[in-house]
Amino acid sequence: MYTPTVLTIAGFDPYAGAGIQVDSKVIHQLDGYAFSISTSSTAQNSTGVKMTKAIDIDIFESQLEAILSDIQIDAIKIGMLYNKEIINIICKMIKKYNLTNIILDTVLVSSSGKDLLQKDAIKFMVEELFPLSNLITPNIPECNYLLKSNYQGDINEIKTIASGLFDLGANTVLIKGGHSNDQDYATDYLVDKNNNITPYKSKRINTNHTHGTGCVLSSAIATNLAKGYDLSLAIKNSKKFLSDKLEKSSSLKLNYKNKNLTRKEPFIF
Ligand code: PXL
Repeated sequence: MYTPTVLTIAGFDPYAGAGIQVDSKVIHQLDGYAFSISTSSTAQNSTGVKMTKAIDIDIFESQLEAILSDIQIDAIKIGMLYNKEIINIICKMIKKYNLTNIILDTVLVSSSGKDLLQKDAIKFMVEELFPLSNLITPNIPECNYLLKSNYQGDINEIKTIASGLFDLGANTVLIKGGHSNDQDYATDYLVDKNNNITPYKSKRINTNHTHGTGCVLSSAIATNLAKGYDLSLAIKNSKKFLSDKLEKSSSLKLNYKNKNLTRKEPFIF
């Protein structure tokens, strides 16, 4: 039986709520084979990111070369990139190996405020990696950062946000509504260059198990593409996968030492 192959290139989160750890869980659960290469290492827990460090660039390049020279990869999810050198190597490899089905989750800053991509690398990511990615998946704060704007994520703003992202070099965009001020629904909007807008609406789920939602969604989309679904169905399936996980996750109880802290908890798998 053919196993769809998905490569995640992202940060390492030892808490396993985000980054290559959670991506691998998603890919596995959706019946793909997960390859993972870490751009960086983080120290973090349910209270936030404490420290980040880039991976050695030579081992990063060598790992990519080892995987890509050996295996046909059906889809790639790219998350936390950390710095320009990492981005540069990824762009080189995408071209060298003619890679496709590339989903770029435009991770910029952690919820706790730590930079996950160095400020001087954001422009580089936009200029070099946006044009090579089939889909980017920014949330509203990321759209605002990239466009130097202050959108709230209302439907009437979506066309303008998307055209700003196309001007920056994006091919197709999924503008995620998790941070919008709609109290009842989280609606994501897929917009293509012909200005077709497809909404993906799901009930807003009140939970603090939101650590890594963007990672789960983007790696699910990559896996669905690897399985041969078209982009629209890949997103629909992935959104449902995410909602189901959010729904179930409240029953995950880790034994926290200090019960009184505000936390962002991971998903249950
Ligand atoms: O969800 C953003 C994100 C992505 N990747 C890694 C992270 C985080 C947030 O903390 O740590 C590795």
